[in-house]
Amino acid sequence: MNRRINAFMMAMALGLSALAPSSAMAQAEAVNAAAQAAPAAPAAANEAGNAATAAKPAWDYAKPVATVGQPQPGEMTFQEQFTPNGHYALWMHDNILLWVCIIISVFVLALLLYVMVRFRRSANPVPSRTSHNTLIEILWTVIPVFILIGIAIPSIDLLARQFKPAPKDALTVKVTGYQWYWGYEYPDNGIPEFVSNMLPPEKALERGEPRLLAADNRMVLPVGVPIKLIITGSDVIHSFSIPAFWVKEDAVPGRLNERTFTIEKPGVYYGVCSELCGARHGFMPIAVEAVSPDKFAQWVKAQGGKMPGDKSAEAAPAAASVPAAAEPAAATNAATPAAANAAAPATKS
Ligand SMILES: [Cu+2]
Repeated sequence: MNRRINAFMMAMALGLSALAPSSAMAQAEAVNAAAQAAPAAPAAANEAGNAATAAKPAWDYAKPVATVGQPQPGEMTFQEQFTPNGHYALWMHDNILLWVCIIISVFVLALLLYVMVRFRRSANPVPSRTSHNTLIEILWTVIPVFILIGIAIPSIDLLARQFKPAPKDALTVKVTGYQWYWGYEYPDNGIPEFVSNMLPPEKALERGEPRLLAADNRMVLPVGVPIKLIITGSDVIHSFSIPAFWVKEDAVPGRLNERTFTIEKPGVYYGVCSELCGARHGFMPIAVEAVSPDKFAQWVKAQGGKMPGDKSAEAAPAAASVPAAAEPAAATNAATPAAANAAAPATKS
């Protein structure tokens, strides 16, 4: 018995030490070192991108709000939600699932304590030989069935809402996961894929952004407009995830996954790749800037794209319709991720 307890304590200690920040940091550093030993192609491409972005029309990224769209120090639960599905899912978690967990855990713990005290050997030398009790057996079958039905109804409703096909007027963005950065393409707006790399931590802090979450090029999206993300991977499985939108969808090579949501409030929202995808898995953040539809149209113009239904833009070639046509807009037509990166949108530095 003692040995078993010792083994259990050892296992606990090992588990705790794995969770300790120092060892987690050591692990992160090891990953970092491994990644630096690996070919630094994306980083090099990124630098080329930074050089090229200087010539692009200015678009000032918004400053993030520390309490919105990013994790908080000491936070225990989910981030505040900014999509209708997010509110619904968080409501379900807080008001149904959490209470089911708490009530069942407390009930089972109370039963165990009661049995341990009431039927202990000293007080109960001759054990009962009862082996059946029809009433209890019916209860412990029927009550869990009702609990499961109670969970299933809102769960299935949430699933149906999350996978409801996007309306016709939805804005489509194609998201591609690469080892180890993201590519964003706006087919409705004629914006070819551009690449989003992690900002170096010092640069992120300089800009007032959270380290390891800030990206050089953000995915800019309008608020109040249904967004349809088409998500895929180019090399291995990644996972596109933004906690404040209740969005997490695998990016699988050779497969197009779809996710629809509507953002309620302008702001900067961060996420991370959520599928172990290799050495720099922890260093491919997602940064979304949600803006008003008017500002979104400005951003689209600044990228050399056009809004759907914008006749003047359709009549003239895209590059000519941009006021700052003198800048090398042709570069944005690059098709490969690396080249697209070189033509990536301007960043505030
Ligand atoms: Cu990844």
